[in-house]
Amino acid sequence: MDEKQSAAEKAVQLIQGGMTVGLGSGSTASWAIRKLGEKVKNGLKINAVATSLKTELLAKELMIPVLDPSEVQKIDIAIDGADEVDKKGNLIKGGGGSLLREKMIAYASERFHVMVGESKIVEQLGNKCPLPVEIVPFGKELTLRKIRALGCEPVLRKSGDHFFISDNGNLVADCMFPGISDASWLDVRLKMIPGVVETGLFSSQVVTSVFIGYKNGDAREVTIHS
Ligand code: A5P
Repeated sequence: MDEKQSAAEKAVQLIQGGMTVGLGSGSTASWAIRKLGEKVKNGLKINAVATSLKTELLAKELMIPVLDPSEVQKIDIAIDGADEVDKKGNLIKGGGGSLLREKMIAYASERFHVMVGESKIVEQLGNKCPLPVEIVPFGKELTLRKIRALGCEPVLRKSGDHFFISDNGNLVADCMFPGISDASWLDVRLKMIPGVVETGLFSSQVVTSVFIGYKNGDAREVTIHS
């Protein structure tokens, strides 16, 4: 079994009738959404909010009711994948370019559960994986210059011959830092740059638990904040 699928299917067991569920984006989240779709088909009553247009389409295809986040009073639980998870539960997300909506939903949710294959667990964030930073297209070179001054080489993400455009109409700069020792400090410094909309750094403070999946089909839950 795919290690992402193992983690996703275990996380979905947390979802109960009556909940409003934040649905993440990416391949791990898709495994979870498919499993949830089966449960909805078998009578589970939930509402969902989606973190990307792709996720919204998939959920609707599976007959999962999707609400606009502005219409919901609270989000009970959010489930999403990640690109890297450190030992404390800090994350890099945004490999799929949905970081802004993912972060809004995760931070607004009562509980946020991360689902990853074991290969995503790292000693230090940013050693292998670039940090995605969403920036507005206006004056992009000015913004990139400021980001560069923080010690990385930002590369604007491409999709074929064009720049990748997020669901919010923005660009994504992939920033390779030589290891991230203080994720909160870096998050604040990046967000102080005019033109930066959001970063893919998610604080362990908002993570309830991490589901780690293994190739043999097992998965275990590591609590970060109960
Ligand atoms: C989407 O923007 C991301 O934050 C994903 O959650 C992350 O890239 C993990 O993706 P996979 O589940 O496809 O590995």
